[in-house]
Amino acid sequence: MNQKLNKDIFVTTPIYYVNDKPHIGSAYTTLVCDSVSRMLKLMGHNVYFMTGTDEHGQKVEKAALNAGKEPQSFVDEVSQHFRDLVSHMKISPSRFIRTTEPDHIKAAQALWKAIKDNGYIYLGSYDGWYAMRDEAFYAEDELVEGKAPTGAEVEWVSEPSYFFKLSAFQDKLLEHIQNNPDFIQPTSKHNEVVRFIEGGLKDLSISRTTFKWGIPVEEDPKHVMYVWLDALTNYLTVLGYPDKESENFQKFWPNCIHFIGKDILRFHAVYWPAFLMAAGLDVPQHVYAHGWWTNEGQKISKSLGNTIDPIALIDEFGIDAVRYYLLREVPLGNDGNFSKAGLVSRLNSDLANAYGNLVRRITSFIHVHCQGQVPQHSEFSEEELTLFQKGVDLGQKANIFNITHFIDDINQYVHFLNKYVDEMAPWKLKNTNRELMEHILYVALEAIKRITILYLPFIPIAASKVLDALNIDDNHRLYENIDLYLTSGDIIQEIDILFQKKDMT
Ligand code: ME8
Repeated sequence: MNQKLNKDIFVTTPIYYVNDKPHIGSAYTTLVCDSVSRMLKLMGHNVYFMTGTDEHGQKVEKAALNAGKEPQSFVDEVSQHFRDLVSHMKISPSRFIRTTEPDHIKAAQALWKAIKDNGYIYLGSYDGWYAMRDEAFYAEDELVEGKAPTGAEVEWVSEPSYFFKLSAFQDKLLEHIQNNPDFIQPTSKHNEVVRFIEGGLKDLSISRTTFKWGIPVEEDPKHVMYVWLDALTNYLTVLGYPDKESENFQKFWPNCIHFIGKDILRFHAVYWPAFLMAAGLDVPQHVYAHGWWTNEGQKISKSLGNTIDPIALIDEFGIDAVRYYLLREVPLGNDGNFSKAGLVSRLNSDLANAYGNLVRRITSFIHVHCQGQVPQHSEFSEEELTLFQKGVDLGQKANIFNITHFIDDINQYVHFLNKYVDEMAPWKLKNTNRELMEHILYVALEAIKRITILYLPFIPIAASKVLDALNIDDNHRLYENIDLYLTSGDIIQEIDILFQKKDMT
């Protein structure tokens, strides 16, 4: 188990706006979180993993209006696309939350009340800039050539509004961030947030009156809650808040890792911990901001018509290849450039040639020449013991914040095993030294098992097929049990081709 992490861990994706269909960006964070959750489980942790949809606010209301639909039926429809994507990705979160669900509305109103009761909400009026695309307020001096710093259009808003006393949390936030250097990751983002807070925090408008599509403020229902206060609360809703005694809340809060895109860092690393402090709740353990994907070198946007449909991509390449590519291609905190040629190349070289081929070569040879049984072995050489030990070492150094590097280490392991098999060439021994042939095949199969357990979080469909064929039960699919050896004589099933190579077109 990773020493710095609790036994029980809460892993979250952002909840996605339902103003439009999902795209590769919305699939990416979910895949990262699913892989991390699977890794944590293999490391012996209990994991609660959530994702869902963010359904209120002016942007969603406008999208519904443009579609000529009532907001509720519009969000029902679009949220379903996100749910479909989750099942298409063969992912089973502990909960898929929608912010229009009754328990969430109750939780958001309870959080508001807790903050209010502690004296951190007051009524005023907001006169300033608002960018609907970002659902964010901007100060005059933040604008760049009349637009938000993100490039979003801004409009002047003048309306009565409740405010959150964010300014009261400037010192506390800085102290918390500085005392917990791994709260905001990667380090560049930690520094960015520190600079932002040091620049001074103004009180934040947290209610709107000029549209209706939101959670009403209970004591003053002309106001709906600012969509970010509503949305962030979802992380508490799923754990049973406002019932702080509920089992999941007790177990998983604040042992939490929020994975987010870098675009929404300020909301998660400044506003969210301040809301929680104001309500007397603990602050989450980690916020990890990942980078952004471009498409063949261009920013992904609807107006450029270059969005990538994750469902079509999965249908073309298979979910394992897509997740492997996205996770292996770019280190988590960096920006990345999506390219089909890159995906095909990883699929062909790493998955089909190096790993898939190895598994197929060894298992089908065992099928034909060892009656489909785990072969016999004699004493292991130093080199063979090193090959086994690699699996143990890698399982111990698995790091959820450095997936790319971890996958690369597993690929190296595959490379070593391929080299061993090529050098030992068991196929040449079938008529001359059966005993040695079986021994080599045993070593190869045992190492394949170890490699496959390590790969499980990243290519779960193919890896499960292999482990099922080797009859490895769930308890043996843990990193700490990777050193439990296969038993000679046990039957193994045949394995089909795991990864079909694709042409580079
Ligand atoms: O911001 N590359 O929702 P959202 C990588 N509802 N990731 C990308 C991406 C890209 N090109 N585009 C989007 C919201 N993402 C709020 C969140 S949470 C309480 C509320 C990912 O639908 C990235 O994780 O705009 C980003 O943070 C998320 O999608 C935002 O999705």
